Amino acid sequence: MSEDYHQMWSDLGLNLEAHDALLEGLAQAYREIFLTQEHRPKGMQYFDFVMSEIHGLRVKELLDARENGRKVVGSFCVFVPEEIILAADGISVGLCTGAEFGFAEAEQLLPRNTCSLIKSAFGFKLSGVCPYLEACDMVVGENTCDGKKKAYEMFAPLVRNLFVMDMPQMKTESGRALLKTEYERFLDAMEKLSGKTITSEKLRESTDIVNKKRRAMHRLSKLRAVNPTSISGLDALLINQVFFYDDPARFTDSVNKLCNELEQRVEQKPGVVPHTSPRILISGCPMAVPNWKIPAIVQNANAVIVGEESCVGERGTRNETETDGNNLNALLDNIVDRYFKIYCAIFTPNQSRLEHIKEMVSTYKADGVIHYALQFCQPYQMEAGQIENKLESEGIPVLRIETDYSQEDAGQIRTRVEAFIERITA
Ligand code: BJ8
Repeated sequence: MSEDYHQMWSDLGLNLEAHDALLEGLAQAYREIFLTQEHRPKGMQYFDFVMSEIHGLRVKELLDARENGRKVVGSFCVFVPEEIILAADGISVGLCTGAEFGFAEAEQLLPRNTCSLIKSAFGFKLSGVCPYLEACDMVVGENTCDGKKKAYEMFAPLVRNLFVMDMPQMKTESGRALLKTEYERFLDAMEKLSGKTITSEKLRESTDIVNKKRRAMHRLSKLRAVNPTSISGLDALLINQVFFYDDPARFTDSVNKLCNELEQRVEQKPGVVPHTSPRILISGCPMAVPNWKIPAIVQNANAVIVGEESCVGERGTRNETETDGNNLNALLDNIVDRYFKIYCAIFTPNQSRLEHIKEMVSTYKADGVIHYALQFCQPYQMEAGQIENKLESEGIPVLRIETDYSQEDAGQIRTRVEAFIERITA
């Protein structure tokens, strides 16, 4: 890190000892998993820098922005529209929930059979190690799965200002109407929080900023479709993870610069791995920083991940928000239309997810799909069986993995992944 940020972390009320331990573990894992990769594009240096300053410079930027009157809004789900946050001059940060930290404290409040993602959110708060959470003026929860919905009841007294949005469970007209009502309520809450009026001009501008960020990700995805692939799955996942908390314009610029470099690589060949490397699509629960377990295992087995059907991936970034419409209501409708297409497993039925997985397999020329579900995540575990049956019946090999954030099952998963790769290359 470029500076000593201990005073800033102390002012935020972090537990310095626990936080130092977290950062040390994170830095070591990053060195071992990311920095040992070969043939990395130069453009990844920016993302290495972002990661090295994950709790430093970016947090300082957020605090400086707060000093200047901007509000910081944290969230746990891709259903929280960044367009609305930015239109109120707020800053959106995705709160990472990808590490097994503070689970003992979390289990004092939550049942042990809660998914790691939810436990991680509580663990970070209860052990005082997340500067992002402490820098938030508002945290947004959403009634997606039952686990999150009930957990927010216990989260409310722990954080400064929790706003919970209700969520539809079906893609019906009344489901869409509910999402619109909730986004209107969120827009009002953002205006109150910021003291600023969201005009149609501001909403159009903010939509444009978020669309540019998505467009850069679409460009990156397209490049990953080329064989041999020019970027590793781990690096692409990292970019998808940084998507949630970097400054949007700077992020967009950095991804576009990286894509310029990748385009040259695509022309010149060879890629980051040989063109014979098995190509894998990951599908399932989101992988927040620093959840790199499965991708690292896949990569060490000499396969390459070419796409993520995940909220930290294409489920979260696909589809732009339309910017036509000359009043606030029309622009808000565009936002509702875009987000209503997200096919999280909390929806029933959820056929679009299967269709998109198949589309991704074909676009990215994947040889097989690894379905990743967290233990105790009923929505994704329940869908896993249906997805496996359908894909296998169409000749697409699938490996189902259920895991958590511990490393205890890493050896067993490695064996299964290696056997799967043997199967698809036979
Ligand atoms: S839109 S996937 S980000 S809810 S892993 S907490 S589902 S029990 S994360 Fe998600 Fe929004 Fe849906 Fe995406 Fe529950 Fe499952 Fe845990 Fe999960």
